[in-house]
Amino acid sequence: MPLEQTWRWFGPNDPVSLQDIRQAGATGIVTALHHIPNGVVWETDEIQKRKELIENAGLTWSVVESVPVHEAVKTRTGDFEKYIANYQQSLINLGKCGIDTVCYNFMPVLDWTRTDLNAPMKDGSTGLRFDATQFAAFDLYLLKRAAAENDYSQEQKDKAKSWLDAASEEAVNLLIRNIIAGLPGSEESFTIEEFRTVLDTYRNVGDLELRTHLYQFIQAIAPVAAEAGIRLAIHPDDPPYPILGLPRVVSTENDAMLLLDAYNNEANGICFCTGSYGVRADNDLTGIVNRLGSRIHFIHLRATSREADGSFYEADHLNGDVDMYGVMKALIEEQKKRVENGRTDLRMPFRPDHGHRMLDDLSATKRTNPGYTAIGRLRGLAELRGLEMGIERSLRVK
Ligand code: DNO
Repeated sequence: MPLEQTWRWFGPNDPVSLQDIRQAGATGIVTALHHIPNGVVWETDEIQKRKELIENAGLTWSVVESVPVHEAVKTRTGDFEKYIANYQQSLINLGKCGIDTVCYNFMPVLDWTRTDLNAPMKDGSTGLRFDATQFAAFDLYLLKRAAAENDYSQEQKDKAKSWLDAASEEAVNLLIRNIIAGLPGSEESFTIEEFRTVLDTYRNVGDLELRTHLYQFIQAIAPVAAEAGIRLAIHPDDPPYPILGLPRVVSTENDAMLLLDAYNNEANGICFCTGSYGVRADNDLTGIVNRLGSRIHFIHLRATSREADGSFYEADHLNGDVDMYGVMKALIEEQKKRVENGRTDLRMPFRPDHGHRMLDDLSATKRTNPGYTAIGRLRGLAELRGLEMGIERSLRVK
């Protein structure tokens, strides 16, 4: 049984249509009800409506990415109990509609973070980049976070200052926007003043507190998910380390293991994102699949290229620091194991995560979502599908 080829679709306003996705050869859709505010229950009629839209196009709703977790749950303040109850209800409703895989993340305040959404690649396409110097410039001199001083070396501070001194007003505004205005899929967007206020809500939430809150959250929702026939998949932190003085607790294999152990049930699983975990050289990606494979419910395949100063950019799917061959082989083996072990939840959905802006997606008049272009992902999916087929066939020959 092959892995399931899926594609993220942001709903009816996505410039990439369901028909386009069919032509890309994906069969499963990854989407969310982005119009429902964070923390509000997803009602069955809304879920059903979206499901029909997808099915009428000849596709299936494979994964929900994501049911977002309200900030109050992460800080365990205010109405957090109500938000947990709402989350449980959304899972029950999704289960009733036959949806069985739900992705979420537990990153404080910001979802995924980049500094540059149009970084030039050698071949003339553009891609997403996280530049450590620009990020430090934002933190130290634009956001002016009080404790930021302690988080950077003198050399980093000097480099950040030089970048800022040379940057145009336009470049500075763009940097701020890229970091806090919300990338596709992040459900929140801030001005710099709002951002300072939200950061302050974490003043008493460090690494230990955030971990505890995550484990309490999973202990509350995973039993409900299990009962509703849903497999949960936590997306790792992107980038996979603390930023802006905020803790990050799903960045390494050990973090993932601690979470899986906090509620030891199939329903409590992970989203294996090679692009996020892969930013850390100390994450052994193939090893993670070998060791945690049975709890991987959703897969994002993409490669990042690391640079010496902590910067990274999104490379072609098969070309970055990720050993995509090794990862794919391990995933195929896990898929086979599931069949051999007689598991009923056989489906292993993967999506080509992000893609470059290339060909006519580069046109200034064409609307594209950063990272979520049609053509770049089409290339990624085609390469990954070929890789899978090649490995699968060669395993059969032996
Ligand atoms: C970025 C995505 C993230 C991810 C969420 C999952 O491209 O991988 O937006 O969907 O963090 O909850």
